Amino acid sequence: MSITIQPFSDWLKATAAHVENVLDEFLPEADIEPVRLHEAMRYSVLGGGKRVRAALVYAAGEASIGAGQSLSSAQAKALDHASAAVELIHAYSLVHDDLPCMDNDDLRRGRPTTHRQFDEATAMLAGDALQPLAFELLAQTPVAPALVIQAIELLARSAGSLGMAGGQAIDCLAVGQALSQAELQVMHSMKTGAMLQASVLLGGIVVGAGSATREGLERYASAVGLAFQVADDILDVTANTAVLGKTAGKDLQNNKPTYVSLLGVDPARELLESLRQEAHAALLPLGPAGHRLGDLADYIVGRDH
Ligand code: GRG
Repeated sequence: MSITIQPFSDWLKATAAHVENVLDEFLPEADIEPVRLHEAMRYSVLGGGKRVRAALVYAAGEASIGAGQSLSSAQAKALDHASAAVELIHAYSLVHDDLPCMDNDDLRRGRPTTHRQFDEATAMLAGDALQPLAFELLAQTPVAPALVIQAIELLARSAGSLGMAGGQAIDCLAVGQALSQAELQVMHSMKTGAMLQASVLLGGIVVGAGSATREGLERYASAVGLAFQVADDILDVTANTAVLGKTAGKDLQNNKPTYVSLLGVDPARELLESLRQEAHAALLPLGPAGHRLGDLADYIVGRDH
């Protein structure tokens, strides 16, 4: 009997549609008071985004149970909770990043940013409320309590002052400053990399991955986390606003240090290719079970938005 493997683009589309339904179910309905806040939360999360972080959670979960194995229904549900949690934290970070006190942006995911669609206070509160909802979902993950605690701790650390929020703080202070490549790497590994890494590791944790698998996932995640940011920096100068769904050329306009401003476009592309190869090398010990993670590394490196 031959097994047909779903093509990657179909898998990614199906995964994005699945997490959209999961998020829709987990978010408070828009007709529950306070209605405007719930509308803003749903607006910020639903109906857009590539869902790369959710896809990393599911792919890492599948890689951790081994090729040809099926997820139990509890494991599948656990991956739903973890993927929704990372997308909620990600959505909150975008809402706050777009506020006038930070990037002051009008466009996100091809639509007005949350503070433009609603107002600043509502946008701030929507972000504030999405964050604890993510932890509530993780706390309700139907797996062993020790794994739930590991998952909560990882997400808290990755989103906090030593992760995403700390990276954002460094970024805010770095405007107009010359950073070395090492300093830029620290900033990005915190600001963007930490949440991408958390997505991969959470997928492994909630399905009960062993330590050897977790090590492979960690190596893969650190290469992919950085690759995502290098690709983002290249897209900022090579793609247009319509395709990106957010304002192109913002980094340059804001005088922000990026891999492109530091290295130039072609060396940044070379760095991206070496990170792609590093990600694939890290997956070798996982065997065929890691193929979706390999596809995701290629997607992250080759994406056009
Ligand atoms: C405000 C605490 C706080 C943090 C903000 C992640 C972040 C930190 C800001 C986003 C700014 C930005 C554009 C960073 C570059 C990389 C990045 C995270 C892009 C957006 O992620 P995608 O491309 O977005 O996965 P979609 O819309 O597809 O979900």
